[in-house]
Amino acid sequence: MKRVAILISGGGSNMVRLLDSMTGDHPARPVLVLSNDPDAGGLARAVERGVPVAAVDHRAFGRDRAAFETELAAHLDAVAPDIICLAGFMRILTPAFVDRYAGRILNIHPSLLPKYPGLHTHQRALDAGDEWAGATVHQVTADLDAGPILGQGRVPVMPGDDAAALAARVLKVEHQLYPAVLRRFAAGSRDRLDLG
Ligand code: NHR
Ligand code: GAR
Repeated sequence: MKRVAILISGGGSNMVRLLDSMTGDHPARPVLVLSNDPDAGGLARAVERGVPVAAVDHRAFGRDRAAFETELAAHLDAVAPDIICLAGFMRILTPAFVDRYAGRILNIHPSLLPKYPGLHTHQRALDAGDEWAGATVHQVTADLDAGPILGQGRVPVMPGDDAAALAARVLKVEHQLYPAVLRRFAAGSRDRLDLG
């Protein structure tokens, strides 16, 4: 059985989908949900599901990302994860942290990478007049949102969409995509999955 830790910053709807997928013949099980925000709504949702949680408040470390990540790594190493899923995790990770868990960190990003790495993806897709938007699950490397792509889900941009309307449509495909990619990744596949 593969051991999965999930890093969140917010409501954790992708985290809930990942947790709820890891039952039965799934090759992985959740061992920890870890947040950089002690008030993240997702922490209570993990507790409800009986999954251990921890928080490391990045604000306590000021600009010292290395010190913040030392604490993150201590929580992670205590549960020896095989796979670390970023699910709405909002802190950029240093190369040292990424190296420590090389090849084991996944992220879901709300755009059709390589378009729109970074933040404000939905507004950028709308401003560009794109016909399609979506989400990408990729392996995390030191280069932000640029690691090997494991899967994408796409949705149409609709007339009259604002960023919130588009984000809601993209989030639905995220909830299909991320559990499907995690299951394949935990089983050893690195083949790309395309939905939509
Ligand atoms: N770290 C590395 N090294 N590589 C990646 O691919 C990463 C990563 C950390 C997070 C998620 C990513 C996304 O899917 C992710 C991928 C946060 C920011 C950001 O600018 C950018 C991209 C992502 C996550 N964070 C600001 C920071 O200073 C804080 C922004 C905020 O708190 O609102 O860390 O989009
Ligand atoms: C998701 O849309 C995810 O792709 C995005 O934040 C949302 C989190 O929702 N991630 C990022 O923007 C990472 N920078 P959730 O907390 O309900 O899963």
